[in-house]
Amino acid sequence: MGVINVTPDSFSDGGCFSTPQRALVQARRLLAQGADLLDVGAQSTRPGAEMVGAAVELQRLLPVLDALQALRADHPRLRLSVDTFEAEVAEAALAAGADWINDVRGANVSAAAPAGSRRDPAMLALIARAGCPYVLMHSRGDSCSMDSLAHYGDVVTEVRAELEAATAAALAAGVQPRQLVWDPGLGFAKTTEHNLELLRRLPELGAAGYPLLVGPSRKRFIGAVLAEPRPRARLWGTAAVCALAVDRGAAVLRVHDVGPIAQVMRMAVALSGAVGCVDAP
Ligand code: HH2
Repeated sequence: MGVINVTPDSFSDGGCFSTPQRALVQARRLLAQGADLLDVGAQSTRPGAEMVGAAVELQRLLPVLDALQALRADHPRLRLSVDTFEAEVAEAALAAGADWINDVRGANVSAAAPAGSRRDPAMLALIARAGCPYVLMHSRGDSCSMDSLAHYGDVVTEVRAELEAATAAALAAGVQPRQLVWDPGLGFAKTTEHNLELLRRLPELGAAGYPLLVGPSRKRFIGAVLAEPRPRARLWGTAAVCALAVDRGAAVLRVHDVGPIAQVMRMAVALSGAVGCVDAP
C-alpha cells in the first residue's frame, strides 16, 4: 500500500502531492515500483495536526480521486483506498470510485478517550452497505490527545481487546468478516516501547484471523531507535520493521517508499513462506 497524502501538513510528505497532477505523477511512480493499493489521505493524523473537517477534506480529496481513476486502464488490479475517519468523506469517496476505506479511528473504542475522538457513529452502517474492505486501525483519542493516552498494562492484550470490541460492533452492524483488515496503529497513542512490543508480538494479533496491515513508514519510534530526526532518512529502519512484520504475519505494508520496500517484502515473503498479500476484493 503506497501512501499519497494530499495534505499541506503530513509529517513526512506534507505539501508534496497536493494537486491532482502531482498526485497522479506520484501514483504512477508508486504503481511502477510495485504498489497494488494506493492510500489517499486528505487529513493529517500526526500528533498536533489541525482537524480540517469533512468539507475541506473532500475539497482536497475528490479532484485527486477523480484523476486517479485514469490509472485503472493500465492497472486493472489497482485498488484505491481512502484514509479518512469521517463517514461523510468515506461515503463521497466510495461514490467517487474508492475501493477501500482506511479508518484510523476504526478501533478507537477506549472509554479513556474523549467521545468526540472515537469512530464516527455513521461509519459502520456505511461500510456494511458498501461491502468494501475496511481497515480497523487501533488508536486512542485524536491528534491532540493521543500522546497522553499511551498508557497500557499489557499493550498487546489491550490493543487486541479493543480491536475485538471494534470488530464485534462492526459485525453487529452487518459488516462481513471478509471486509475487515486489522491494524495495530503504530505511533497512534503508543510510545516507542509499545510500538516495538506490538511488532515483536504481532502473531498474537494475527491469531484472530483477520489480515494484518502495518504502517511503520518513517515514524517517530524508528527515529527514536535510530536517533534519526529526519523522517525521510528512516528508510532502512522502516525496511527492517517491514521484513520482520512480514515474517510475523503482516499482509499489507503501508509505506511511502514503495520501490525499496516492495523488494524487502518480496524477499521476506520468499524467506518466510508468508502469503504476502491480501487478495483484494
Ligand atoms: N499511519 C498514518 C496515517 N494513516 N493508516 C493506517 N491504517 N495505519 C497507519 O499506521 C497509518 C494510517 C500516519 O502516516 P502519514 O499518512 O504518512 O502521516 P500523516 O497522518 O501526517 O498524513
